[in-house]
Amino acid sequence: MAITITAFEKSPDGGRGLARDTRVRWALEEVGQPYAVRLVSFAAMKEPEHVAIHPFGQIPTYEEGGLALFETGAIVFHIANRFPGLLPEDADARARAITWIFASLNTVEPPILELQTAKILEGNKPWAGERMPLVMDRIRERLKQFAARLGDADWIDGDFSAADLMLASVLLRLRASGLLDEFPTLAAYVARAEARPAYKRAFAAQLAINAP
Ligand code: GTB
Repeated sequence: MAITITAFEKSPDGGRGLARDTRVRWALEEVGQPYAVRLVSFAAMKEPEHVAIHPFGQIPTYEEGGLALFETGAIVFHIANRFPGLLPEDADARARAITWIFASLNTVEPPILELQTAKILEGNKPWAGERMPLVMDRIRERLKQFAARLGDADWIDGDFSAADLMLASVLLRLRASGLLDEFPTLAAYVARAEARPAYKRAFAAQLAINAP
């Protein structure tokens, strides 16, 4: 069944891996599934045709036959569930990996998104200088907890899985802030994930679209 995803026609980061279609591309590359990409402008995302697939008018989406999905967590989980390679066969290990997918989105990512809000939407507020250290400290606390669990392991629970794909995707957004470098084992974890051939292919494909 042919797979089509949506991505930014012109990504604000110039296609350098920060838009969330990267996660979906990466998952598809890991499981060796070819896919087509439909590029959408910011205006087109809000049109009824796209909103019928993505109720919040965003990217990415995922279509496969009659199935249409939105939300990267759900899409990556679907890919991992549908095709071998991204989730362990053992039922308990699989449940733990799924737990980490949820944790990446519900526990690790929220304070990281707060940083984007604090910088981009609230950076010029009179109280921005006071808020920023609080936001940074909340992220540090999460990173400390995650680094404690990861320890010296390569991946969070055995072999690389969709959990690591999601966790690394969430963490890599911190690189520009310098916070990741405060936790060398996490910086190494993200670097290890980005060194995977599947990630490199996903990154290159997104960058190619945005190349001038
Ligand atoms: N919870 C949803 C998911 O995980 O799929 C969130 C989807 C989402 O945030 N989509 C963004 C979007 O469509 C693109 S990824 N925004 C347009 C809109 O809402 O109108 C977020 C993103 C975009 C760009 C950068 N960047 O260039 O640095 C980083 C992250």
